[in-house]
Amino acid sequence: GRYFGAAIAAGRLGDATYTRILTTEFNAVTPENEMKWDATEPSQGRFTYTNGDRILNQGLSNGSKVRGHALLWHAQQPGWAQALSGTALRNAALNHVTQVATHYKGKIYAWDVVNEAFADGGSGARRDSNLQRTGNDWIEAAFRAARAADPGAKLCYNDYNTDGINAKSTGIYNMVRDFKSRGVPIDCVGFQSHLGTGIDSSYQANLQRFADLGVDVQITELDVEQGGNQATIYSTVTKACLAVSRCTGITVWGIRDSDSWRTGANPLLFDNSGNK
Ligand code: G2I
Repeated sequence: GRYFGAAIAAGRLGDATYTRILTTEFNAVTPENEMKWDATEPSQGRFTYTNGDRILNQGLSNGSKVRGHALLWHAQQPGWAQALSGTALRNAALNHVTQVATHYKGKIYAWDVVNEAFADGGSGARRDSNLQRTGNDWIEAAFRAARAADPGAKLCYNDYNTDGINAKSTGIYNMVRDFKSRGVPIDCVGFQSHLGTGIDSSYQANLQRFADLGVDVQITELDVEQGGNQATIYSTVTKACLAVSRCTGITVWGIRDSDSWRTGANPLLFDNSGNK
């Protein structure tokens, strides 16, 4: 069956309402921040897994899947990495992938190996970033390093504003098709689905076209702005995943509205008191 997950924060695990909802309603977890580069390698070569391990152990002890998020991203890089470029950055980034994926080897259901590497708007091109400037092959190098470190984890590319057939999602589609044709190890594509008051009519067709390339698809960071058919949009997303056989699960980006990064949007499934 499909999993239903929540992004969680280590700092909230002492909140009894929060953990009650988590353990009764969900069977997958994603660390909201604790496995990111700034959190896991705050100085170069010195790895800290305390908070990431808290999320992992919360998930595993509850029999849940754990989605790892995220090995490489242009945001939330430690300062030392932001200051690097060229070969030094390339080597540091691949070492980061290898070290973190090795630490969690055998425990992670799916890794977001690369997060948000494509540009918004109509170009369908890569986003400019320090990582992109190391060479266009940085993404496939990251996937190969992740596969070598943890052959059992599904390896995902994850992005936002890809929740329909558009220039950005088509750019990613073309990358995935190329990776599959050349044997670059990629198993899944994550659709964040940070949604506003509408949903693209091609939402399901977009999931299906990726699935038809031979990868799993996952809804990875779902939240929906209140005030415009919120319940209908949640329903549409859920039905789309259920209708695509390779859609393996849905994750919401937080539990209560008060846990959300979208302050004031009330975008989650539980209110501030923990009521559905
Ligand atoms: O921005 C929403 C999400 C978009 N996709 C990738 C996700 O990784 C991203 O998550 C958010 C977290 O929900 C926020 O919690 O990523 C933000 C950073 O880009 C996170 O915010 C950061 C704050 O910016 C920091 O000031 C804070 O120290 O959270 C940190 C930990 O609370």
